[in-house]
Amino acid sequence: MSDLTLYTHPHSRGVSISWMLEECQANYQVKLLQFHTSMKAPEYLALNPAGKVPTLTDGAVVISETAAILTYLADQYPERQLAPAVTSPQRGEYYKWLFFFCNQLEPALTNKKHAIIDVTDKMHFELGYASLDVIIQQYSQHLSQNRYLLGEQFTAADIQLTGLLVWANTFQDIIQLDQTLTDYVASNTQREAFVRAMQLNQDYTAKMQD
Ligand SMILES: N[C@@H](CCC(=O)N[C@@H](CS)C(=O)NCC(=O)O)C(=O)O
Repeated sequence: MSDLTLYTHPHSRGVSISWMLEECQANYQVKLLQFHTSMKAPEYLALNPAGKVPTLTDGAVVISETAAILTYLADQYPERQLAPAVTSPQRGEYYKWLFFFCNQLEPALTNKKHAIIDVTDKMHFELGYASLDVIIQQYSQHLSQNRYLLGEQFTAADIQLTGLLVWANTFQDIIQLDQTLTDYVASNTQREAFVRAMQLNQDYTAKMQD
């Protein structure tokens, strides 16, 4: 029996975890944290020394990192089929997309949004990620032939990708979604669990303004 608590903020990567928890039909509590204050308080830093959200606790187990939490929940609720079976060959592709997101898409996107460095071709050789255009093209090309990242199976990897695309799409100067990615996002955000998570997020935002 799980004892889940999500530490989050309504304007954070925690939104993808709310969506995942709703997909899992999990019972969980939510602790809302404010940026700069409760997120940096000693009680929370004891759980997540970076003072960042989301964090999920399952009893005494503490899990930070959005990708780790998504993966953990998919495995805790196998009946929801949000990950391929551990021994199936599709598991390899599933890991590929989860890690591709963390090691390529996120750093390339963050770099572009904050203009951290003007990445030259020579730098890409060592940085470990390709240019954002190349990365986005890889997703688009794959999704033009597959309904989801894992073909016909919707998984935690789709929640991870869709969550970021929804957010990034609000900044037109960083990323422009082509028709394939626009349709992919539109279809995934029609899922009941996503709609419920958005409703919850509105409630959280209202609560934090009280
Ligand atoms: N790598 C972490 C990143 C977490 C992160 O940066 N969260 C942001 C919100 S999306 C945050 O808590 N920022 C507040 C701060 O750093 O003070 C993850 O994937 O969960």
